[in-house]
Amino acid sequence: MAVEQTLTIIKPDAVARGLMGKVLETLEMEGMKIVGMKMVQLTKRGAEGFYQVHRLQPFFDSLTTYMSSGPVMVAVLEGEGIIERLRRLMGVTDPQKAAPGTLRHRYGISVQENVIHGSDSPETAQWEIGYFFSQMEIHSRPVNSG
Ligand code: IDP
Ligand code: MG
Repeated sequence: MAVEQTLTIIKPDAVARGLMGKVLETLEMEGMKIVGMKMVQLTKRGAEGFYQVHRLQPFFDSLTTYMSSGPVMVAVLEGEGIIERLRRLMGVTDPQKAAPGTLRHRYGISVQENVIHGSDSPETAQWEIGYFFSQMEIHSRPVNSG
């Protein structure tokens, strides 16, 4: 399987509740390599840009207000099949439906305040990484180094 990168965001509800350490520990315990990370607060506009794919959804205004309501931790993860592995570790969008052991099941509050974001495809991942990170901020291993 190919080495991929994905974007994750520890969302405002999780940062506010002091869960950054627990989430990051879980990712690292699963062998997910963090190759870039920073704490930022999105503006409303910035959140709207990031979630533009959802602009026609009824929850768009609420989602972007929430995502700009406080700081988030954004990180780039790298590894074989990392996009799918992260999505599995997160659990489905609604914490009440997420499987036991997933981050959203463990820590999620609601469909909206669901702890963590993860890119859903290689194309989305590249776009989302570029939304937050410059090349200088990504400490990737060289391509094809085995
Ligand atoms: P995902 O994060 O599991 O990929 P998406 O469908 O891409 O879920 O939605 C993006 C984010 O929008 C979700 O993580 C959640 O925070 C929020 N969201 C999705 N569906 C709803 C909803 O029905 N009500 C409120 N917020 C929602
Ligand atoms: Mg999504």
